[in-house]
Amino acid sequence: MAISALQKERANYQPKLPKALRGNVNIVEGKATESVADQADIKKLFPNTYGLPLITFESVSTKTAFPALNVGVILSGGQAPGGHNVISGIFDGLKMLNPASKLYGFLGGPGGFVDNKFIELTAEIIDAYRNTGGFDIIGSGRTKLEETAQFDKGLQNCKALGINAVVVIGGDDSNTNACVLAEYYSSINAGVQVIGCPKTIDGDLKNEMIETSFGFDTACKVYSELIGNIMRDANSAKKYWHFIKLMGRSASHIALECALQTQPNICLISEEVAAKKQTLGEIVDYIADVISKRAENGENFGVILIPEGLIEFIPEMKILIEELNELLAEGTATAQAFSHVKNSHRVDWTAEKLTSNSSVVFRSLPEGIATQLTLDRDPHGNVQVSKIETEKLLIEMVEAELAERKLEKKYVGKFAAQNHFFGYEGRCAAPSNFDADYCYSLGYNAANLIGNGKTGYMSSIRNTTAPAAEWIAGGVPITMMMNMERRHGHMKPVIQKALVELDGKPFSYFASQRDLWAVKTDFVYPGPIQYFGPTQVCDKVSETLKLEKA
Ligand code: FBP
Repeated sequence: MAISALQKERANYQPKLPKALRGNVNIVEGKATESVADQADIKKLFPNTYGLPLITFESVSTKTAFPALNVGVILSGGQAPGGHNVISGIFDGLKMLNPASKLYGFLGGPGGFVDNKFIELTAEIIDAYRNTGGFDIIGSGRTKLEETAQFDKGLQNCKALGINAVVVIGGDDSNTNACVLAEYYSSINAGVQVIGCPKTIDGDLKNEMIETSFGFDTACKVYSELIGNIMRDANSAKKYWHFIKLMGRSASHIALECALQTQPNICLISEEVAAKKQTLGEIVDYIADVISKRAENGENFGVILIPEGLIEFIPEMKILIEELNELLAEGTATAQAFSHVKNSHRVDWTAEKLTSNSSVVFRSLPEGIATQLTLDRDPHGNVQVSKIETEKLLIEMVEAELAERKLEKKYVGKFAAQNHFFGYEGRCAAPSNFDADYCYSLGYNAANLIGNGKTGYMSSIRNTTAPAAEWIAGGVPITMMMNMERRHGHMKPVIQKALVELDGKPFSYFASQRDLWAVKTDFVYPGPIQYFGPTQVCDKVSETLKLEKA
């Protein structure tokens, strides 16, 4: 297989491990834990895995003998840079505990676990994937692991392979399900442990014990490089406004981090839009105000960052989308009827079925966007926000607003826009040093949790703004991160999703600077991720982490 010169060099990179995980590792059990909220409900639902102690590891001189372990690993959900390093960390950690240990990879995500599709991950396979991006070593999938029948089938497969533990590498939902699986296997004494690892570029799986989800660092660095390049082009050509949508299903962490790295003229933050109950019209006015102001200074160019999830945080759009989700839910009579409506009549047909307010909002949208809102739902029945071209919607609406202002002589500039969507460009990039080290440590740590017989834990690496040697390695009971939330009409125990905190340091810093960035051209050009060179460049942590931990 042909590989690039960088890949060749990168294959030799030895990820940095915290001191605590080097050599012989001893487990230290801390205090018993409580869930973040709804303690009585969570305790009742997780009698075997609730209240477990926090765990930290320390390096010791005495060697403990571990039996050979057979472990299965599953990649769940969207790709995130560093997944291959989590797997190589698990592999090396297991071999360190006992060289006869084996690692199996379930293919294509949780579905492979249920359908018994797997490969044994040998040293040769692992070596070819060290420090590379992507999830292609075993593939990922979005099958939800939540039915007892799936758990039982998975258990049969584990038994056949002599698997003692499963590592689920996923986001908040996948780790919630990993916890349910751990509880179930404990309750029936299945003899299979379950450990989670925090993955998602979206950055919304984080809390006191999980400082960041892996992949966020690399993805944001890639997007920031691209944004910086566009900024330099905008500042050179001085003729375009660039509307850039950034991935992130729900939370705006990616947009905020990229704004902190690049200093755009505008960055919308969905959580703020929701908190201030801003309408689409108000957002358009805000953008048009900044564009008009810059035009007065003769600057008819700029860069605007738009979080992917924005549309669902605008109150009137949220209600509209909820009504559409219900109307077009798979298997309903209305969805069936909709499928027979001619394309050209779909917008009218749908508008008639909505409440009067939503109907007005729906009809006010450009036809292309209204149509996108009626397209295929995801496996949970929700509209797929990454497919809604919010950046184009805003361009169209801002253009119309500026035209009106021009007639009223309130706008003196020339408006030409370009749209972009950055998402898939960053999800499989070669992990930054931070993600390469963090992921390898998460995996190595997971192997130690397994070696020590733990289940229902998420691998946790903390103190991540310090050099890797000083990182704190351990485990956090997944039940500790849970609360009860209404999902699809039922109260369910779930890991709390971390949205951007409007009183948090990253947002506060951004809010203190944005008016300056709006009118001045104060762009920052981060350049490409550096893998070799001075540590202050190569091991730089995200601005979000830096501000949160300051
Ligand atoms: P995860 O939550 O599974 O990590 O995926 C996140 C994400 O990259 C979102 O940012 C985006 O909305 C979504 O996946 C896109 O999904 P798909 O890969 O199915 O197109």
